[in-house]
Amino acid sequence: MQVVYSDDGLLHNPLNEITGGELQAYVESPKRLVSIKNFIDKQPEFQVVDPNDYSLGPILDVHRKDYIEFLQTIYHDWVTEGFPADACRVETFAHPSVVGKIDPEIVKKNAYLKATGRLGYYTCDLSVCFVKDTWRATYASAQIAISAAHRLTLAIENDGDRAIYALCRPPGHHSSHEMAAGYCFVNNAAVVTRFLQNYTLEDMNKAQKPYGFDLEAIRNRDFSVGTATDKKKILIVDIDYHHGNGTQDIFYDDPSVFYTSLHGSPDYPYFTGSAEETGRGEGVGFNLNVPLDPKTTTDEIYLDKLQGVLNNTNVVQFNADIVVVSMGLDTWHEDPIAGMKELKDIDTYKKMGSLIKTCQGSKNRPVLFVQEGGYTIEKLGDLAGSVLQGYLC
Ligand code: Q9C
Ligand code: ZN
Repeated sequence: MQVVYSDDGLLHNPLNEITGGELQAYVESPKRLVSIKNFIDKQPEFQVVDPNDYSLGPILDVHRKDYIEFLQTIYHDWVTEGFPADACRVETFAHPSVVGKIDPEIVKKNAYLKATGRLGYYTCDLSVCFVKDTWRATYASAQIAISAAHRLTLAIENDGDRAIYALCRPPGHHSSHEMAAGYCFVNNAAVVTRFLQNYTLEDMNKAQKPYGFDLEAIRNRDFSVGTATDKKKILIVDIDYHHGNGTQDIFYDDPSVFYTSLHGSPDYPYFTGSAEETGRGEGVGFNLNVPLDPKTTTDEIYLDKLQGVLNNTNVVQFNADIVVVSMGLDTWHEDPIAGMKELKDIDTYKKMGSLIKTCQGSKNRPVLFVQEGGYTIEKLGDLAGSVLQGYLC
């Protein structure tokens, strides 16, 4: 299996975050990536490949232009206004009771007057922190995912491998069109979903450039636009411990993308993830949440629920063309900020991979594994490798 990876993912290294009301070391650390990469390097069944560069076009198919501009500039603006370099994060939130009755354009104009206003406008919690190279790492993370989608499409065309792993960092599933949250800035799973839908293989080949980060060049470059007319149906299976509120939001009205998530509840992100959230308008019936009790969900229960999701009537009927797995590894019982306390068997991760391969909703479909959360640093290689090996065998 090919693994798309870049060292640029290591560049996002905030000092700390506020969790449980207290300042603590930033949990979403570059060491996570090192741990997984070390494991992958030792296993002969994985081949590490570099990403290519598809510029901002595919990212802007999901995220608003002003938000992407914000990601590129906020750290500089914050420091220029005299704030501490290691604490670029939100202070005041745009709560509905503050902004709900005011013309959105006026709210936005007000927010833009100060860096702190923009942080409140575009970010949602205290686990989002910007450093000098946050945008560079975020851009690389998205290009890794897009490159994996391109390679998978090529492989499908040429009877090659049916699965690929995008070793992304920072993660993406809490981020929405114009919002950063939960360590996430660009929603990598959403970006590849739209990329697979909008771009033909020919579009992908044309958009592809060698990877090389140059902020100005990227800004001034023409953005490619996909020309596909046969919108592929994408099933997103989110197995991160947390509900992927950003991904759910992006596709909530859309019957061409089926979002399904198993997650600990009640827990972050608190306001979403209930089974009652089934989609809106045309999208009703294409969103499936399975909240799980973090204290009592055993290995057996978890696998049973995953199987239930993948064999769910709506999921099977949806008959996806491609499966995108939002692969969080923070379900593991030892996870420092998450974890199902009774999910303790490493073999469970193998079985997750094998269920994804064999269940009717995902059976024989090409799979793009996108790395999301997971914070037991020493264990991450094992956990990621197990899911992928479970898929392979
Ligand atoms: N005590 C991902 O796994 N902080 N994001 C919650 C819990 C935010 C997790 C604090 C956790 C976000 C991608
Ligand atoms: Zn998570």
